[in-house]
Amino acid sequence: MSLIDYSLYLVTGRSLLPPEKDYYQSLEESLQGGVTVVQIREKDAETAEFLEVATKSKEICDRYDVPILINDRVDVALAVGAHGVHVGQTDMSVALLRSLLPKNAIIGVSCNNTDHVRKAIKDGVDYIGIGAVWGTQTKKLTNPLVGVRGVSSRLELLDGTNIKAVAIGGIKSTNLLRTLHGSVTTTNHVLDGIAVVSEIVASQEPRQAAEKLSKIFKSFRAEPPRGISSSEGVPAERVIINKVAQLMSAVRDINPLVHQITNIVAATQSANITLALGGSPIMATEPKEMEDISRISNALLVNIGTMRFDGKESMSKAGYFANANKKPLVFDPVGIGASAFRKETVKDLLNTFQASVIKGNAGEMAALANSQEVLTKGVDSLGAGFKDPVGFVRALAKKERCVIAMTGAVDYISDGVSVIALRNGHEVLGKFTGSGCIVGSSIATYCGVVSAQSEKEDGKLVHGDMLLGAVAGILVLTVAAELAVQREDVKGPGTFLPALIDQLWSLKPETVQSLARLEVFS
Ligand code: 3NM
Ligand code: MG
Repeated sequence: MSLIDYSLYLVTGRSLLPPEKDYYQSLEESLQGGVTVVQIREKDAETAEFLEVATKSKEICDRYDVPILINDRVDVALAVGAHGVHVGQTDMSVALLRSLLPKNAIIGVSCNNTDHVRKAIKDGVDYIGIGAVWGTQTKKLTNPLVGVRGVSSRLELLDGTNIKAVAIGGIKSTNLLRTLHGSVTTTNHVLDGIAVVSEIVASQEPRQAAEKLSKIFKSFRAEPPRGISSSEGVPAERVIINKVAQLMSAVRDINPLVHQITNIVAATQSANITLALGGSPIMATEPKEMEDISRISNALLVNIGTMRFDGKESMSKAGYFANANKKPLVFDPVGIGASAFRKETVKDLLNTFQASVIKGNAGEMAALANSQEVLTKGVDSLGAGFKDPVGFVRALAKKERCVIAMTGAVDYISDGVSVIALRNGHEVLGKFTGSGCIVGSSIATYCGVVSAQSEKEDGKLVHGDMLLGAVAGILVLTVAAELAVQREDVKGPGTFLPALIDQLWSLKPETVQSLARLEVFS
């Protein structure tokens, strides 16, 4: 019985049933909806009642050929002939359980921290439940939340073992994709399943609730980043430049709607840059409208430049809906190294949403990666940068499972496979405020058009080509900057910005093709 399908793991919770909903009816409907394994969890029942519930539940599960596990009580498991037992950290030891249960019984254990996982491996469990990932009302939690990003560090400890893993705690159809995507490790280890209580049990229609979760789980696969390579004799550099040229025209045809939550310093110029590229900006910040805006927009930019504590709600919500609606999300953790508040905020936000692209200067990227190699002053990067920027951005992209765009004199962009270095631009870009922020807007605009196009092609996830969106966003802006500084009417930073907007407005794809200076590291 080691071949349990853990993908949709139902933990029962009779107290959460909607009024008038019969427990056994609910269980059967959830099995019809695709639940693959059931754990009977009875925290308040007396032994006789637990036995009755377990016996009847097993009869139902047997009809659907779905294995049943018992929470905590080895005697109940033995009495009803369950497939195994699930225990917590303060329950009976795995060694004792093994000695009491039949040889092939399944033993699972709840793990919150990495020590729990290491112990579970040593104890030789069959699977672990990692939680609680999200907040939950179902169980009183005594440990800190793991968070989506915490799941991967626990999961990768299982590399090289046959131990399976499910995540648990507050998992809903609305955050499932984020949970799965965000918890993949750098070794491409993915969760074997997700365990839920309330999302199914508290539903009036547990069958539909289970179907929804099951469908999302199946649609997810750890799609490895593809990188960019030469194609039919055309070098990778040319492939990219040609695709950027196509995107420039596509933005002007499609006018993607780009939702931007940005800072008070850069908001106006960000909106103007988006318009000049051919997109449509919408600068909404009210938490109550994030769901509606997400539905109609093609991409989201989140920039924490001047955020206050009360700004987090709109950013979290917007990010959450962007993920749920599969819209690209460009994240700009401005000045992340400048204060503890910013660092904490970035951590919280990245636990709430999966970014498609994270953009920043070398100092910000170093702070994100917990590296001391490059330091910052306020929102600016100090010093010469990384010794090996190519290796650094590739590793960070792999770790964050998104595209990393590190801006500077040379811009480095990676999806974890390819790294593209862009050498266009002019130092005047560093001489007016919000120059980095408009790069984020430009990237979001091109990611929006990539997404709008791929949505038309199929209905699939949109992370792959965000590499191209990031490259286009930076390349177009830096080429336009080079042209703007050459104009006679540009005397300095003050006259530069309007000139840049005009250049972007009239920039021809062929001009970008001929002026682009980029290098691809495959
Ligand atoms: N165990 P819901 S969280 C039973 O962290 C349980 O080990 C958890 O319920 C853990 O899906 C949890 O309704 C409750 O949030 C999960
Ligand atoms: Mg227990």
